[in-house]
Amino acid sequence: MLKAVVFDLDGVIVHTDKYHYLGWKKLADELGIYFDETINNRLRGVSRMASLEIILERFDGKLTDEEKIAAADRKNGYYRELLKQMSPADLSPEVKETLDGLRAKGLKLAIGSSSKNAKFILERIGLGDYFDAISDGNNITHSKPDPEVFNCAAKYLGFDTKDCLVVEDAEAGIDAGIAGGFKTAAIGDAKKCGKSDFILNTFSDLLSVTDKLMK
Ligand code: B16
Ligand code: MG
Repeated sequence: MLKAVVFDLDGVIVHTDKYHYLGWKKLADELGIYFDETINNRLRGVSRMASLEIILERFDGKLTDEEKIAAADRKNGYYRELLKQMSPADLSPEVKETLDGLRAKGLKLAIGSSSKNAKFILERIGLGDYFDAISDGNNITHSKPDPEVFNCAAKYLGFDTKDCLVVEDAEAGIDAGIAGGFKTAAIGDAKKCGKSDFILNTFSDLLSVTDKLMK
C-alpha cells in the first residue's frame, strides 16, 4: 500500500540545470576546457565531484585532489549566486497543485536529491517547510545510482521502501529507486531508459499513478 512519494528535486520539482550549466561553463572557460549543453546533460542527477570529473575528461592537464575541491567550490559559488534569482514564480502551478493533491490523499511527501543545495533551492521557491522529510547530498556518502539518498528519505519518514514511490528525471535515479526496492516513476529525460514502473508525461499524471498504487 502506497504511503509516500519521494521526489528528486532538480528536473522534477524545479529546473536548475540552466544555472548548473552557466556555473560549470564559467569554470570550464577559466580552465580552458570545452563544455557544451550536451556534456551538461550528462551531469543530470550526478554528484558535484562526479560532475567535475566528467568536465575534466576534456582537460589538457591534471588537477590535484585539493585543486579539484577548490574548482568544485568555485563552481558552487557561481551556481549559488545564480540561484538567488529564483523565486516562488519558478515553481509551476501544476507542480504545486499536484503536491497539494497528493497530500490531500494522505500521502507523505519527501525529497531525495543529490544536491547539497536542496534546502536553499526549496527555500527560494517557497517550499522551505513543505516536505515531511528531506534527504539530500549532505546526508549521504554514496551518490545515485546507489539507493542511499532514497533509503534515508524512507527512513526519515518511518516507512518501508516498498511503500514509497520515487519520482526521477535521471536514469541513475531510477536505478537508485529500483536498487532500494521502491516503486519508480520517470519524468523528462528518464522516460527513455525504459526501466521505471510508471511514465509521467506530465507531473500531474502522479495523481492517477498514485490512485492505482493506493487501491
Ligand atoms: P550540488 P537532483 C542534482 O540534483 C543535479 O541534477 C545535478 O546536476 C547536480 O550535480 C547534483 O544535484 C549535485 O548538486 O552541486 O548542488 O550539490 O537531480 O539529485 O535533485
Ligand atoms: Mg534530477
